[in-house]
Amino acid sequence: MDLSSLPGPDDIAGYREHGFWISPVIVPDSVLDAAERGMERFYAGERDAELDGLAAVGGWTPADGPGLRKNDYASLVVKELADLVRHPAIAGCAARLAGAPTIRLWHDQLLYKPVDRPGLAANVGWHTDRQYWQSCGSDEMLTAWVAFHDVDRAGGSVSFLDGSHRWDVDGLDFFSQDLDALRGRIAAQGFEATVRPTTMRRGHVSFHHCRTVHGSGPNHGGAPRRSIAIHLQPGDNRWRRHDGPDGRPARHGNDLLVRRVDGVPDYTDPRICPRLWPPRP
Ligand SMILES: O=C(O)CCC(=O)C(=O)O
Repeated sequence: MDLSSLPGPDDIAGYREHGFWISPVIVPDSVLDAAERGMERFYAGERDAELDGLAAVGGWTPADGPGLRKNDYASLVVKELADLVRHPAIAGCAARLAGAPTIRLWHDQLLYKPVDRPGLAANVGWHTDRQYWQSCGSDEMLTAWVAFHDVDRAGGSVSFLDGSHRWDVDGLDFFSQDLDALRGRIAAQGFEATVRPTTMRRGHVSFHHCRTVHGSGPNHGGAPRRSIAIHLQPGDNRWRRHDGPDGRPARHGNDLLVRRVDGVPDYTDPRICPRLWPPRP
């Protein structure tokens, strides 16, 4: 593997400061061409492996109609998507950014954003990933986001709120649309919300910290936006009990899929959360 494409000290410092980092081209065309085919096969209902419990996790189905498609764990059932998720340069970059010797898959999310048209809202609201991962002990989880083609803001690329991984913002989810309300909340903490849109060439990967606020606008491009979010955990991440506002312990879809050890979900289960870095020979 070409180690020169991994982030250096300045890149890592930039990630620590801003909460995100865009790599140079690190994913080869051949892997992305195959991923495109894998996505088509996935939507056509083809599977290379069965995964017990996946039905309980849910995800987009044709019955949901023509909006944003979001399907978790697709890389565990379609081999071309596994090859992309396991591409060593991705987890290698994540290891350096997170300062973690080992990186495991947390889960992936196949995303298909149709071209915008009246009545078809397909943007992603301002949110943090940490909000969804309260049962994780690690605060250094991160996401690698890979488009299968060039994508800019007009095509619905992901935007980040600069430095927002240092803010204290709970309660944001995929549907939080109100940036002005968020600006008010964080102004009270002495911060300012600066939106950083991204322009990505095919083969670039964007990485964001699990506490970085991000979202994406409608797709005004000429074709559906096709991408995968690869959510990653440092090797030391373990399940933790974290009670939500209703007093119940936070849960995650992984809890339905991974084995249990000592009565709690084991986030190191290699079937669901394989080690991605260091790469296996
Ligand atoms: O694909 C998008 O627009 C948002 C993806 C996302 O929320 C993520 O990668 O964590």
